[in-house]
Amino acid sequence: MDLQIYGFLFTLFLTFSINGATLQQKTQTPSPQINSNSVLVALLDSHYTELSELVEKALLLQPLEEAVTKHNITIFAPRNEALELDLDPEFKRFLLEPGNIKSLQNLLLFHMVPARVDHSSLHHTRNNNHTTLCPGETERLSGNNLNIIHPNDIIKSDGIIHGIQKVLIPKSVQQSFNNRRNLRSISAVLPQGAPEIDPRTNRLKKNPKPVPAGAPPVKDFIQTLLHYGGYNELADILVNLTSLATEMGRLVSEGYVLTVLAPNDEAMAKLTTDQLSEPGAPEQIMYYHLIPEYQTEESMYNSVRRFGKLKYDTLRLPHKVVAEEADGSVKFGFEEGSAYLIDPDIYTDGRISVQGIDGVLFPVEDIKVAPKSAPLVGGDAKPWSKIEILFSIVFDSGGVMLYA
Ligand SMILES: *[C@@H]1O[C@H](CO)[C@@H](O)[C@H](O)[C@H]1NC(C)=O
Ligand SMILES: *[C@@H]1O[C@H](CO)[C@@H](O)[C@H](O)[C@H]1NC(C)=O
Ligand SMILES: CC(=O)N[C@H]1CO[C@H](CO)[C@@H](O)[C@@H]1O
Repeated sequence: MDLQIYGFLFTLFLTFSINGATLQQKTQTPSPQINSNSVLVALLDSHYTELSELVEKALLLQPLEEAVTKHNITIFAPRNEALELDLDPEFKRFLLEPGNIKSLQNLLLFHMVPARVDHSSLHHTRNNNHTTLCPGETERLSGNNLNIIHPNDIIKSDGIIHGIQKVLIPKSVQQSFNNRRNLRSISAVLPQGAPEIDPRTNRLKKNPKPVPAGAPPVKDFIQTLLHYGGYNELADILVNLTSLATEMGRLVSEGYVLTVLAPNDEAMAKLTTDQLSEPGAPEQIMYYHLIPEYQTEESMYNSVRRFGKLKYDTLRLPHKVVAEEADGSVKFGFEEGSAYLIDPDIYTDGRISVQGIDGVLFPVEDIKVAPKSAPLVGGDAKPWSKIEILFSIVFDSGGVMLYA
């Protein structure tokens, strides 16, 4: 072999080991000894490929492996077409978003019963219904609501798989999906107030009207922001943009959840008059910092570690905000328009979560048209980056909702 080939192989090896290491880090989890004759192994080998894939995507294999060491499980496995074609595409997209992994897990666990349920016992006993593995779900499964098409399809010593016609959707998951959809349609028609700029200070004119700062949680988190220090500008904007605070309060009191990416005072001070003077601009900026999900620093950090880059919906439709792991923290946005999560969990009450960031974020479309924006692709790409990209595509494509 000549030198060139060695060089190429070395590069390949280097790239492979780097990415291999990343991969290992991502999936490294101590796993209990699993019997090759287990119903779980059988599921992964079975013709229920859609279900198997989702179980893996939902990170359920490990907990299920632990479960079958303690008790049998019965899996009601929807046929592939039910998961592939019959599901509402919007619902399926919802399930596959990284932020909704709990919903995906709950949906899958709703198809599993922590006991050995033979087909005959399922049908011959009256009132024989079964609690599922889906946490918090009171609805039980019984022979009547299951629509079994392949009874006792796979029988193993630690469990049974029955093929079913349709996907079973637990109420809690349907509810989460409905909430999300409603939130989208509400936020699509939010009224746009026209803010005023004070010509002397070039800052937003303070609204003289007394503020019914929305429902208590919104008031609480604004107060927490003020107490925390370093977030006065944002708190002022929220207080003074009454329609926004009221809207947030209303949404939260109706059961929606929100994550506020809160730019600190230094970041807010960098906003120019131009950026604020367009009618509705402050609202637009704020809506881009509101994520219609409840995320804590931990949940976001875990997601970016697992998925690399991902996108969160914002209330500024249809724009999403990109997040990725950087320097042991979560970084939002692109290049110079990016911001780090610097003050985690400033406020978290289960409905509203406030995460402090060190920059004001703009949708990438806005950055592109901004006069002094740097090119989005830096010139410091490493020589093997193409191969690296190729490998990361290969390794990461098992993930959900790849950054695109
Ligand atoms: C599963 O069910 C079989 C058959 O009833 C039983 O022999 C076995 O002990 C059960 N496994 C566990 C882990 O309970
Ligand atoms: C399930 O069975 C229990 C008793 O075994 C009964 O009280 C309950 O009503 C049943 N639920 C359904 C939905 O059939
Ligand atoms: C109506 C209202 O609460 N306006 C507030 C706007 O922000 C200033 C702080 O700069 C507050 O003092 C005002 O009370």
